[in-house]
Parts: sequence; C-alpha cells; structure tokens
Amino acid sequence: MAMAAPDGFRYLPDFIDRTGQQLLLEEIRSIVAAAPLFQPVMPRTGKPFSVRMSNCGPLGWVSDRDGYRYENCHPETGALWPGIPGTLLELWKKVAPGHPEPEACLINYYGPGSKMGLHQDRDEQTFGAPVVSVSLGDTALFRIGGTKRTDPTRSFRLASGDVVVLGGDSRLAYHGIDRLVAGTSTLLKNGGRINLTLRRVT
Ligand code: MD3
Ligand code: FE
Repeated sequence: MAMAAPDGFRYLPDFIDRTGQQLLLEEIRSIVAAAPLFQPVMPRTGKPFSVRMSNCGPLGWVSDRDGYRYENCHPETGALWPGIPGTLLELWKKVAPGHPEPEACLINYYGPGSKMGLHQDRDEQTFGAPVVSVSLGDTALFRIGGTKRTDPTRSFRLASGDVVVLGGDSRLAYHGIDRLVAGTSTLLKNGGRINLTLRRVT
C-alpha cells in the first residue's frame, strides 16, 4: 500500500492555466535578464549543482563553498534581487492565506539531465509558513518522504502549471527531483523546466 502524503502537503494539479503560465514565464524572463542564472556549488566540495538558479524578492538563496544561506544580492552581479512579481504574491495569498508575504522566490532551471538529490529545506529562520512551489515546462518526477532521510517516499509527476503547498509536517520533509520527462511541454521552446519556490525566511 502506498504511504500517506505527509500532513500539510497539498498538490494542486493544473492550478495555473496556459495563459497564466505564459505570463509568469515572461515575468521570469525579465527577472533573469536582470539577475542571470548562476551555477551554485556544494559547500566544502565545490561540486556544481546540475540545476542553475536565480532569485527574486528581498532575499535570495545561494550556495557556494562557504555554505547555503540567504543573501540580499546576486553572487555575481552584486545587485539587489528584483522584486517578486505581483502575480506570485497573489498566488501566495490564495494558497497560503493568513501567512505574511514571501521574502524569497528561488528560480530553479533544469536542463534535460538536471536533478536534485533528496534534501530538506532548513536554511530559513522560521518554518511556520508553507513553501509554495510552481512548476513550468517539462514534467519532473518529484519524490517526497518524511522528516527522516530513511523514511519511505512517494513520487508525483509535477507538470507545467502544477502548484504544491508544503505546510505543516511536510515543511521539513525530505524531497528531491529524480529526473525530467523530456518532451512533455511546449511552454519552453528548448525544453527543460523552471521551478519557483516562494518562502518566508525571517
Ligand atoms: C517539500 N525544489 O528549491 S519543488 C528547492 O522542483 C526544491 O525545483 C524542487 O526542492 C524543484 O528546494 C522541488 C517542491 C518542493 C519545494 C519545497 C519543499 C517540495 C518541498 C520544501 C519542503 C518540503
Ligand atoms: Fe527543496
């Protein structure tokens, strides 16, 4: 029998329609023009991530040899991160009502062979607010388990327009992206996937 989803996990398939996805994509393009995608590396080892990243909002998540942390400036340009688009702030109000507005929006870009190993998101000072995730482009095979690395996991396909809300017990659940399913979306001309995660940090 399949394990239950962790408490507080909400999977909202096809929450954003095609027009909304296209609008969001244009907003992300303009953010990335000002705050280019960078390739983070693992703390200590310096091993590069296969995912490239950027951010918008007052705080942005970065990783380099010194560790994972939130910074108010882009690691390469030194500029403040662009603001979070109003469309994403409106989405947050809909799916995370009552929580103060997000301070960070991490933009993850996955090429055809990119993946993200099983991890917890615990670089924030507070875990009271959910994390809200938006997927754009090719479908990804997403895995989520429990709060211990060895807990059983279950898998979901995250398709373009899907939204996931990670609140309650699921906020500290281990999760990762096993792989993309190539050719599943026409949203991005050259394929690949963009994931946006909205977070409260302080
Ligand atoms: C479960 N991103 O940026 S989104 C990340 O598709 C991250 O790029 C993945 O994991 C991606 O940290 C997964 C779904 C997601 C996001 C945040 C979570 C699941 C989560 C935080 C806690 C638990
Ligand atoms: Fe994560």
